[in-house]
Amino acid sequence: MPTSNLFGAESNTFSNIFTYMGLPLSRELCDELDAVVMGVPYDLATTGRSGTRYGPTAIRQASAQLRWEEKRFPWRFVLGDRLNVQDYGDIDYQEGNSEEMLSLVQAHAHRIISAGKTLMTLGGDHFISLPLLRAVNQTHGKVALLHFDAHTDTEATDAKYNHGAMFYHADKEGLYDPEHSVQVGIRTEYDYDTHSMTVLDGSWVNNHSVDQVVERINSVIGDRPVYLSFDIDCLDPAFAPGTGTPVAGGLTSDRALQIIRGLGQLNIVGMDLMEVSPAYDHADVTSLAAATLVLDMLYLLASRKPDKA
Ligand SMILES: [Mn+2]
Repeated sequence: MPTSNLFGAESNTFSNIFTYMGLPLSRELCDELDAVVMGVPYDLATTGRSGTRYGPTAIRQASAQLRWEEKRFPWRFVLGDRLNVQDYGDIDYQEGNSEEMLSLVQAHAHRIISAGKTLMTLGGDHFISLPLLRAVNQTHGKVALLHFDAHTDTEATDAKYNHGAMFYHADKEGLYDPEHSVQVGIRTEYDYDTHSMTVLDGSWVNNHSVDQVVERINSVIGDRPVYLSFDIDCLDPAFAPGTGTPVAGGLTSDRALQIIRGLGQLNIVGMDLMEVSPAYDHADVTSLAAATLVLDMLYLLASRKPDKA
């Protein structure tokens, strides 16, 4: 597979093209490859402020600030010693053609997942999780969902393209099992009659220890295959202002990172990081938080694997 110069941090953080963490850019899925980072610059399902089409690029550029650390704190290994990752680039759909985006994302995701690679997708608005879950379902069947967000995204609407409704549609399509799914950080209203996921709301998460939060997540999900979907607006606007629908009362970036690092018992089969909207950001606060969360999610995957000989 293409070799990477990044986890040895051989190049500086402000030069060259900006793939995620300076990873090799390739769509070849060779045997040694473990995980793939893919961008989807789509924001046509946004209900409020748009602009997340610039999210993948901003996250990749912010990730350059994380490249120099060989053994990222607090992990005690080099990511590249356990996990081969590459950047797949962005899914290039025709502007305005949401149907094409849906079919392309599902097709590329299916190609990656069915080859046994773990997919980490950078959004884009959260609607993209729908074709991603369809692709996950093709290989893994009905999965558990672990969803970090200020919003449940389960609005019961027939509107086809809506980044606040894709988990309603995904449930109707039978893509995930709500009885074994958990939402973390919720602090907006939802329809209790049509909603059966376990909700650890923003206040509850902030008033309990990280260990207690992780314990609740583990007890609901167990060892089922789980898809991890992270809307950056799970974080408080103080830590992630650059997003379309910010809601006060969220998690700190530290708390979210600690929860992610605590998920080593889960059988994660796919992940995404959505809703970074750089036009509303300041000093790359949001992009950097997103790039760091993505890196800790990759470390989490790697933590379940032994060092390569
Ligand atoms: Mn949200």
